[in-house]
Amino acid sequence: MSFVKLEICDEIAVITIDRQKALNALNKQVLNNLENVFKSIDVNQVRVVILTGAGKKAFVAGADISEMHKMNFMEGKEFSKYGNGIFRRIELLSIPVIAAVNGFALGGGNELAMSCDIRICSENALFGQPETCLGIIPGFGGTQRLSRVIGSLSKAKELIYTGKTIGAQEALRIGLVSAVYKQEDLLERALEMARNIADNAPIAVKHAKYAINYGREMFMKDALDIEAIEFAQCFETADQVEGMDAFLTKRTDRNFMNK
Ligand code: DAK
Repeated sequence: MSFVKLEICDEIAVITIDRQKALNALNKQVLNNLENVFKSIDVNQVRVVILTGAGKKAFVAGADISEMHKMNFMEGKEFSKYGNGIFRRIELLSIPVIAAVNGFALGGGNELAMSCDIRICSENALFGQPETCLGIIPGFGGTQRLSRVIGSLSKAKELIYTGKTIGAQEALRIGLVSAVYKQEDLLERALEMARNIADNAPIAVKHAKYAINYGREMFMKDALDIEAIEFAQCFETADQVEGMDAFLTKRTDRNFMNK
C-alpha cells in the first residue's frame, strides 16, 4: 500500500500525500513512496506537478516524531541525508512543482513545500519550523531554504529559533506563499496555474527553471552566464519559432510541440 497517490490528467500530475491518521507526517515509508512517485514522472510527457496533502487538515505535519524520537547521531544523519536527497530531487526536477498547501505545513512539511517551485495555500494553512521545540533543528533543508525563499535572514532565524507557527496571511506577507485561497478552491486554483504554465513552451519553462535554480546558487556574473546559455538553447527549438511566429502573425492559437 502506498501513502502517495499519483493522478495524471492533460499533462498535469497531481501527487497527494495520504496518511491522514498522522496528519500526513513523513515516516520512512511515506518518504520512500514520495521518492518513487517522483522518479516515475515522465518529464517529457508531464509539464507541471502539483503536490498536496489528503484531507482538509494537513499538507504535511512534519517528519514522523514517533520514528525520530529514538534516533542516534548516525541514524539522524542518515535520515536527514535521505530526506534531503528526495527534496533536492523535487527542487531540481526539470518541470515546475506547485505545492498546494491545504493545512498544516510544519517542520518537514514546510521544508517539503519549500522544495517546490511555487507555494499557494488555503486559508487554514499553518506554517512553521517547530523543531527547536522538540530538541532538534530542521533537518530537511529548512535552515538553508527558509531564508532563501523569503529573502529575510532575520525572519527565517526568528521562525526557527522561536518555533512559532504563522497563518496563511502572514505566510503571504513574508513571501512564503504566492496566494491564499478558500480551502474548497485550492486545488482548482492550483490546476488553473498549472494549466497556465502548461500552455507555455515546455522547453522554455524548463530552461527558465534551470537558470533560476542554478543561478541563485552562484555569483551574479556566473549566474548571468548560465542564463545566456539557457536563453541561447531556446533558439534551437521549434517552439521558439512557433511562439514568435504566432506573435508576429497575430495568431492566438499557439501550438507548442515540446520540441
Ligand atoms: N509525527 C507523528 N505523528 C504526528 C505528527 C508528526 N509530526 N503530527 C501529528 N501526528 C499525529 C498525532 O500524534 C495524532 O496521532 P494519534 O494520537 O491520533 O495517534 C494525529 O497525528 C493527530 O494529531 P493531533 O491529535 O495532535 O491533532 P491536533 O489537531 O490536535 O494538532 C498539530 C495538530 C499539527 C498541531 C499537532 O499534531 C502537532 O503539533 N504535531 C507535531 C507538529 C510538529 O512538531 N511537526 C514538526 C515535526 S519535526 C531531521 C530530519 C527532519 C527533521 C528534523 C531533523 N534530521 C534527521 C536531522 C524534521 C523534523 C520535523 O518535521
